[in-house]
Amino acid sequence: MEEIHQKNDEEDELLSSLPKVWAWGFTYMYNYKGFWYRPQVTQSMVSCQKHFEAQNTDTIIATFPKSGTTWLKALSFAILTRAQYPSSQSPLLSFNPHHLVPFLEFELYLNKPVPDLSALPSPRIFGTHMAYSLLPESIQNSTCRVVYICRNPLDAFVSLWHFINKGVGETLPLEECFDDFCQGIAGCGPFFDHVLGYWKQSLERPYKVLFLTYEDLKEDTTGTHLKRLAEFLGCPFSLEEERDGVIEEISKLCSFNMLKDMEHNKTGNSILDFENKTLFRRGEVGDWINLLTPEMVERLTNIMEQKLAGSGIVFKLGP
Ligand code: PAP
Repeated sequence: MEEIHQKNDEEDELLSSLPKVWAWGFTYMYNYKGFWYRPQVTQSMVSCQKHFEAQNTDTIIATFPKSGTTWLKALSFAILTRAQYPSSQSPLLSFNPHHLVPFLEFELYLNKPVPDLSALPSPRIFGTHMAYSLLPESIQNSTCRVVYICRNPLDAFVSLWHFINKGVGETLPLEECFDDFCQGIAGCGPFFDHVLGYWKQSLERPYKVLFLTYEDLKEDTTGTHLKRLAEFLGCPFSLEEERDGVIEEISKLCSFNMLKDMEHNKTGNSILDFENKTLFRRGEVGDWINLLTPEMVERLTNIMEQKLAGSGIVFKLGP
């Protein structure tokens, strides 16, 4: 099955200049400056790089797909807007996190080279799956903050495979998709280059990039990582807020079960044509055990050890 995508001349020219591969059994992916993208996103990324003007007060939520984007968008939104909206009146109770924190390349710049961003509420919070090296210069050079979350590659792959199956409405060939992922071919991949790009920046410029993992957030029963996030975002929790249980309230409001069961997250679409409900599947660490064979696990963990050797990143693979 091939995707039908209407292209304009500029996009045609861009795509025809890029290496492409048939990937995951259903689409062409194009290699733009070292990273793989589906056709419609390649052009919107270029428009975003050209035209997006970051403000110093912006927050950018950056992720590799299926690594905790929806969760981190919800948490960052709740933390940054808590003075306006206590948890009981949060817009998260009525809107999907992707609606409140729009994607740059998957929404705002998709088919719209210069969108009007003037009506966006302040503080502006955006999402992106772009690699660090591909972020618009104004994001890299302003004092806006970037929060990155990633997830162990086994769970990231499994979550992505299930998600894309839902999107295309068929079961994609697991071995072929896995083989592509291991070779770095996945939307916004290579996975390890994506992770290492942000990791490096978080070490060099810790005030600019905060690096979180899905597994650490899952274990965060004491709110340590939420406090880190709030401090990084420039709005630390006060002692009074801690005493009043504000951290626990935000954590609960954004939890998997809470978001999954909200009516608006069971219906409607937020990103491209994906249904909101497909954003909430299992929400666990170690679900790869239910899909991958021991040989697949060995192959990907070997690649992981090789790629991350010496970096200091250690992913937790199980609960
Ligand atoms: P996206 O890149 O398409 O935005 P993203 O939100 O990053 O997706 O990832 C979805 C994964 O996060 C799903 O994982 P699973 O397939 O292994 O289940 C989804 O269930 C999980 N998820 C969504 N919301 C939460 C949450 N509040 N807490 C924990 N996990 C969550």
